[in-house]
Amino acid sequence: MPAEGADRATVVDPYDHLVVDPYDHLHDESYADAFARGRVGAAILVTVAGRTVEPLDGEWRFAIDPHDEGLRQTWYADEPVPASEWTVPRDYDDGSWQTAPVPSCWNMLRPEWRYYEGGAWYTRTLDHTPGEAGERIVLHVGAAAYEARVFLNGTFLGAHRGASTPFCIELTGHLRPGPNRLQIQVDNGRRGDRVPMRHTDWFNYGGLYRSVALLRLPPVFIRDFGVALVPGSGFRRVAVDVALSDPVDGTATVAIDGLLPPTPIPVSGGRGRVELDLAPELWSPDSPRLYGVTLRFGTDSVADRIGFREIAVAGERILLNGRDITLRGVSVHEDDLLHGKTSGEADIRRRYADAKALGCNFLRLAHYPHDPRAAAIADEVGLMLWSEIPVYWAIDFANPDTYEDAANQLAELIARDRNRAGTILWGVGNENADTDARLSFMARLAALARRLDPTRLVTAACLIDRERFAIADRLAAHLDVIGLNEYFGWYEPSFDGLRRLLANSAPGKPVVISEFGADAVAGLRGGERELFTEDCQEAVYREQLAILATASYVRGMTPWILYDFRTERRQTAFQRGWNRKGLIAEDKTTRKRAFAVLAAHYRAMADAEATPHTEPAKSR
Ligand code: GCB
Repeated sequence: MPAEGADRATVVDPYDHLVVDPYDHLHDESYADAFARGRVGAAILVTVAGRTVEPLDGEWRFAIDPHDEGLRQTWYADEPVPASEWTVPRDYDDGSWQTAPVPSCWNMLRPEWRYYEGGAWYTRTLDHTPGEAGERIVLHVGAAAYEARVFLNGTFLGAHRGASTPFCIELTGHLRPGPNRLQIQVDNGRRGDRVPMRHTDWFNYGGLYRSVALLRLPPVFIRDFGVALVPGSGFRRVAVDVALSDPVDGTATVAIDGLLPPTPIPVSGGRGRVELDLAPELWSPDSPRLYGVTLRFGTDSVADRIGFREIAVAGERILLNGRDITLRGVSVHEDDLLHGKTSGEADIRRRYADAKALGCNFLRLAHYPHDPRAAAIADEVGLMLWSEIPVYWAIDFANPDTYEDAANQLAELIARDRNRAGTILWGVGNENADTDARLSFMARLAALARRLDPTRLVTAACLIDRERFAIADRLAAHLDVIGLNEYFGWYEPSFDGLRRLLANSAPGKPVVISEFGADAVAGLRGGERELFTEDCQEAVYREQLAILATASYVRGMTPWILYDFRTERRQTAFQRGWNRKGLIAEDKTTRKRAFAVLAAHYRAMADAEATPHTEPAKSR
């Protein structure tokens, strides 16, 4: 223990006014309690659309902290002092740390960090020049996997849960002129009560793996806005809503290039909504028309490129702009040989070029919200998306705190991407056993998605009901589109079950086969039932595609998966830490034989749809 009067600061917790002594927590486990308060979420997320941001990307000082010493010993409170001036020993000296680039996954930086799971500290100096009176400054973190705690000049400002959605923390009033010390503690520990829980089939990347930036904003600013066709209006009405940072009254304006001159939106209590008679050219994959949209309030303005489209279901059909569509898709993870979960624009464009080479008009972004550029570029190149939150496998469905985490991630995803025309489906979960607790949890999520966003459909990747051998998940009643994962031909060698299942089912709603597939090591050849060969994967695709084409309610599919991806739980000689179900190997270049099979099938489907008076390929 330090001597009386040692040079350690005593820290006042801003939320509790509790006095924390740095050595209090060496011998107890309550050290993290104070940081569970002050959690931020969707309610204070600020749109970055069209804003000039001050990037905080680049090298940050970095240290892993597996024992949470930084929280226990209040490292954040220690002013950096040269070692020559210490009067007591320290365990913390960020000036001497290694550095890590933001954005990145720490796992990809050094071999000794490859499998690291736990806490880590990012520290950097923020030089602040005060702007105009009343200016507000907001920190925007693109993503921190999984949990983050933010400190400025030794003060805890807030925490966030959820690995793949953005969050904001206001720094106004805490910044001082000149250098400031910004610290973000990030923890990628897997926990049973979180979303996802401990067990997933993807690699547990950690870190500040999407951009971090500062927003300089006026005293009252635009926090959120939405511009979309009113469902059921015959494509002739556009709704514009705006939410401000504060509950003030006034007038915002909206302008749409080539469609609408600046038009007032009355704002009361910080919120405004107008419906306008407008008939924009519609967005579709064949014609991905986007309009420049600008909203202003006072001196603040935001801008975006937005497409207008209507997505709906009618019985077992899916309608885009009132016309039948079938979703020719593929699933994809965010994963890269060199960069892990950090996606650059070039990587996203390559993903989409490969999907288009397959003949896709649709992708399932599995199993968590992807980089926001994924949705923006899909709008631009004409691809429809299924975007989902990681309510994956057996999460703690009976735990209200787990629900709060899932609901917040869903709300953050919707706030972030609700102006993206290509995003047509919100996925509220993947392969969750049909228990009462799960039904209540996910039905609430589906209702939340609809309440927050009436312009999209709600789905989930369901399991087969093995007792009735049918599509009979009770959650289906709460979904617009039923996703179904099935692995006939792979985990279950025979395809008879698939035929039986399809014949037994009368879902009354459109079904998208959200996963099927088989592992194949690129270049490995063999017989059709020789597992892990390209020939076996190819045979699985041929049989699956032939059988699925017989079910008229199957209105789309997203086979598993575009690229091989890392996952620690796969350790055979064929896998060595990789899921090998990619149609393309992890180099993102080497196409396996099944790629051509799916491409030919999608080409036939597209041709059949384009030819009038013929049945779609899938129902022939
Ligand atoms: C699934 C999961 C997916 C896995 C896949 C597999 O059903 O939804 O996350 O990676 O199967 O390869 O087994």
